[in-house]
Amino acid sequence: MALCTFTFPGQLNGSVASVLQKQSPLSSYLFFGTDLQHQAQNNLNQVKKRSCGVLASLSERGEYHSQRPPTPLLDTINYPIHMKNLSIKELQQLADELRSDVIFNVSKTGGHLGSSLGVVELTVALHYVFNAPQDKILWDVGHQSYPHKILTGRRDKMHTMRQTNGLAGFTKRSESEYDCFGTGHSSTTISAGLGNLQFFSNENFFGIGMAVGRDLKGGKNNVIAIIGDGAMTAGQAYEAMNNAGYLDSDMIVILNDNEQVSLPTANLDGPIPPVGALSSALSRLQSNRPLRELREVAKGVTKQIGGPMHELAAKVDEYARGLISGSGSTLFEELGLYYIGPVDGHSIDDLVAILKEVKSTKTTGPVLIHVVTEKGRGYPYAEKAPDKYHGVTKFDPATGKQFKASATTQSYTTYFAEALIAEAEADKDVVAIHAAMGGGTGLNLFLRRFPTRCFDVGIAEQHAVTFAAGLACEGIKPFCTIYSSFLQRAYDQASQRFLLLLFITMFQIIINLNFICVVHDVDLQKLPVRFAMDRAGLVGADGPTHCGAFDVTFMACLPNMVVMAPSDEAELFHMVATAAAIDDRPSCFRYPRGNGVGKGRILIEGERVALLGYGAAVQSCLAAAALVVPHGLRLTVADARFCKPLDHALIRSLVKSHDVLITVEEGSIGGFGSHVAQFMALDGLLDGNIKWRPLVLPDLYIDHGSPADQLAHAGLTPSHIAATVFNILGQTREALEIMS
Ligand SMILES: Cc1ncc(C[n+]2csc(CCOP(=O)(O)OP(=O)(O)O)c2C)c(N)n1
Repeated sequence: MALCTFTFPGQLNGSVASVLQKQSPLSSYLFFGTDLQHQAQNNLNQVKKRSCGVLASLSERGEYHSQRPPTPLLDTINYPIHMKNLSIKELQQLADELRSDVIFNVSKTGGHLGSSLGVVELTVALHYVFNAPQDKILWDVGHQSYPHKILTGRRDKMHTMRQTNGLAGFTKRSESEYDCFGTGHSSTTISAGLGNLQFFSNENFFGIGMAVGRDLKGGKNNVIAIIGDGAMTAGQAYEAMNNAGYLDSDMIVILNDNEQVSLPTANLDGPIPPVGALSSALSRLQSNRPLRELREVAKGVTKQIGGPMHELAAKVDEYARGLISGSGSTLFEELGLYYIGPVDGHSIDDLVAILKEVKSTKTTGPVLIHVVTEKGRGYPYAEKAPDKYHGVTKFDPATGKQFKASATTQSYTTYFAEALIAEAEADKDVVAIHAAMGGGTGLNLFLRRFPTRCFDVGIAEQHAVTFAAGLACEGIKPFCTIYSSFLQRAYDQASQRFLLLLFITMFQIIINLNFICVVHDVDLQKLPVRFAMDRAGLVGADGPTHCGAFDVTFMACLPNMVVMAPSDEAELFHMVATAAAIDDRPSCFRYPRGNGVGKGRILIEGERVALLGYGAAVQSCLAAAALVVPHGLRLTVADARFCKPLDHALIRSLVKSHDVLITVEEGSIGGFGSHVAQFMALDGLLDGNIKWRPLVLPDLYIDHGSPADQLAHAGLTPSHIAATVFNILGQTREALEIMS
């Protein structure tokens, strides 16, 4: 497919090349001749130099005030069509105004700031050059899409960001036709952009999307995926690039390289240096001019020879590339993407020139443009502390001071970290693993105490799990700490294999990445990996992409897995110790976002109705029990603690001594309640008079909003539980009253 009318360096004769070099702004990036090489290097130096300062005029003057900044040009732009006639200078002004608008808006709502500020110029250039929504622009993770939202008809709703019924914090298909793919979890956009080509043998049907879908339908639109260097650490990005190179569909991948690979929130000692080989390869690539030059020369020579000699020479080329390796461009090119860069991601001029050139050059196959940006760009406070301004609460734009509600209690996350540290003090085999979430999981605390026993594997949940399995084989006690929703990715991608061919020096190294994680690598082999699942249940402003709804269901169906949920912080502390002690099989425990009540476990002995809570839902059961007391009802409240193994004796006794049993959990259908039902049915407990009701999350995705709104939407508030009690007892008036 798609063979090159695009004029790559090796296919040009000298005269054509020199004409193109004169004519084409892109040529300065494609042709690393000495002068141009200098130019590219100068550009890069500029990026680096400017990265300590500020480009935008507003921020140069430090003019961020608590009031909305004047934005005369942005005020005239509602959709990308309105910016098509602007000059480069005006586009720069637009970028400045857009940046100040993002800062002002986020200061009022909180949300993701640093990443959005880093892509302001890129967003302006993309919407100027391409014609969304016909051209598909995909933002990986989507947390940097605020400038995109402002330029695509949503500016007047920015004040509703991440609130109930407001704009989502990520791209969302149902929100706008300009959001062509929903995101939240990372590293998906190259796959989605490429499109998923599926053949069904018995019917000639193609399931198609984006680039490949476009080709199959004979479309002409462009597809552009913007992916960060952090998101680029995930295996899926390489699976997609490998496939993109093979399919050779026209597609543009923009690697947004800001040298921030892991999620930097809440680091203890400032930003942590990026993890992984890719980040260092990218830095080498950015800085190594002679090597890039040598590589281009080698490539030009070998492409011109042809025939069997060509193959031999190609080996020499690979050898040369190998020698100059590990340049990241070798990797991208071996995967079949044409590499362009590095490009100053804050120069509208350069970005527009490159994007126009790539757009106008048809049938290129996949192209990767390596753009260098600075996280937090243009807002001095965010530039200085990208860790603190990745995700922010509301803040004062003039001072950068964030308004953090002072918590009277510690978060579950911190309790978990402290419990794990205590365990690790006592047992030198305890280690911790996370996937680019040191702050969010609390493991930065563990890292500080045990620097050699904490592993950040990058955004690679699958790898984290199988890595933990390997450690468990060696008698180490790994605590694999992953958000419930991100663990979905590591659950099981059974037997998906792909070959990643890397040429390093003369040797062809085949890396066989085989992601078959929780089920195959851990549970089937009964390896004692401990899964600590943070952000279980509803998560508020981050919405459905980050909601931990399914872990009970997908973990408790595994034969060897011990499945637990603490109902409060004290229980969480004990559960970490329990998990450390379970050394003959895998185990997992879930705990919610935010702060608990800190009161310890309280169970109530009552009559007629028993509430059996799982995890944090126990607290709601206790509150519901308090609500019905004025109506003369005394409920029993029990804390299940374990979903697997179930406490059979407890369930039998609850069924025998009550008329009604209500199970309550903040998890999907098929979780704890289903396990209780299965047991009761088989044990004959449902053959008598007991009435059983399972309260679970509804069978739908709950949008972002405040935790209270989400719980109400889910029907899991204490009032809902109390109303269920009244309804089942036939007291419908009380049920209505309590809900009003
Ligand atoms: C599968 C998955 N794991 C973890 C995360 C949490 N997360 C959100 S942004 C981020 C860092 C992304 O880095 P990068 O792609 O370079 O974007 P940047 O924030 O630097 O702009 C992480 C780890 C996620 N969104 N998805």
